[in-house]
Amino acid sequence: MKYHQIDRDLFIKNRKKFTSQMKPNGIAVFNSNDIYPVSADSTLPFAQHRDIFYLTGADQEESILVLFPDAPYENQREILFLKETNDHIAVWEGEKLTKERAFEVTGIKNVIWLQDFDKTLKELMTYADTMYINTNEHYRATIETETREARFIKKWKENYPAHKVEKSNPIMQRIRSVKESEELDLIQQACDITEKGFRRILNFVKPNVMEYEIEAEFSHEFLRNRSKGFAYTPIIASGNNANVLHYIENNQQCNAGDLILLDVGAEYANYSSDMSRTIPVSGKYSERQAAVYNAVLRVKNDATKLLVPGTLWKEYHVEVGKLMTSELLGLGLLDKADVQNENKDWPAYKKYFMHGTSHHMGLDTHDYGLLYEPMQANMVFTVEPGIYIPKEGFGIRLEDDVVIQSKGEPFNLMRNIPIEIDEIESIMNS
Ligand SMILES: [Mn+2]
Repeated sequence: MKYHQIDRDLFIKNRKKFTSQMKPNGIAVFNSNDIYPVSADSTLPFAQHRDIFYLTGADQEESILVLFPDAPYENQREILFLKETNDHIAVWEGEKLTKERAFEVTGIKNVIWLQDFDKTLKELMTYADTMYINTNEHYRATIETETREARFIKKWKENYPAHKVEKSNPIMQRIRSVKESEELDLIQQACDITEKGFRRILNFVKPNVMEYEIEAEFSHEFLRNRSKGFAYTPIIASGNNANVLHYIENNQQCNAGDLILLDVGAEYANYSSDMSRTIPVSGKYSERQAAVYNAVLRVKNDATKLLVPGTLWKEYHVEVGKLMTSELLGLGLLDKADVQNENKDWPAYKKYFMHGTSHHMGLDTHDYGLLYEPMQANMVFTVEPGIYIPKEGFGIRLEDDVVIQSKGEPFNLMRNIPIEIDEIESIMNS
């Protein structure tokens, strides 16, 4: 791992939060992700499933966590199964977690090699009444491959048809959405690495630079700061490319006078950051670009103030829609008739701002969170309004990551990343 070891107290607390919401005599199992094949013997880099990472800190393939708080014997209440390692295996496959090291990282005392998993589970199942299966219920997920978790669930349910079944996912969604202070520190570190990347490219961008050269500068800065790289596929979209919302080609030249929309964030220790900035290729915004930019910035700042405990995600989006509508009227992009005649299901402002304003952020960039429950302190949200105007050849999005506070305005994890026009222009021209 490139990141500094995380205090295992975090994972101990996280497991407690999960088990305290389990029904009596329930047993929960969490699997790692597969290592995904490409072809021949090549694979994609390993990315740990965020749930087992959240509960253990074990950042290794084929690890399995079993939680059984009512198990009759104390050493059965939490067990971590790991792929066997020893000095010989270490030479061939590189360093893997030993039992001692696994305890240091996770705080789990009972670590068992994977080959004893089936046998151990069989015994535990004779004591348990309810199995907690970990399905993926994320509101944006579309999964076409069968994950390691899904394969396990199939086999588990088939082998133990007399057990009741409960879902782990709603518990995980709820507990993962409210962050511990250790997690906020890790997300702050990811944001700080993103800031370094952004400051680097402010000094790098000039007319005729290629979008992928900007991507490379970010990548360079991320990797030298202990990040594995981008938290999600970066968008480096100059000119009209900004109006393709999921533009990830990043292969065009940046022309003088155009804007570049950057939606880029570093990961750190599997935690995301998610930033958007829009900067001028030539180091100066035109009058029109600046007017639209400041409208987006005002919406961002006013929307942020609405992120307080008790706010409902759906109602928040209605309020942000009103803020945006008034800015679009001010810019002359909408007129009064457009608003009076608007379709309530697709309001007029959506012509220029067609995506959501905020999502939970954390271990996943679009993180867990039950959107129908009111917002709470220590939830982390993005705030990312945009105005996209294909006929004027540019689109602007500005995005910060903020933490909801128990009182007052949210805390901005990206407070040090330049966003005011004056600051961006002065750095670009220094
Ligand atoms: Mn985002």
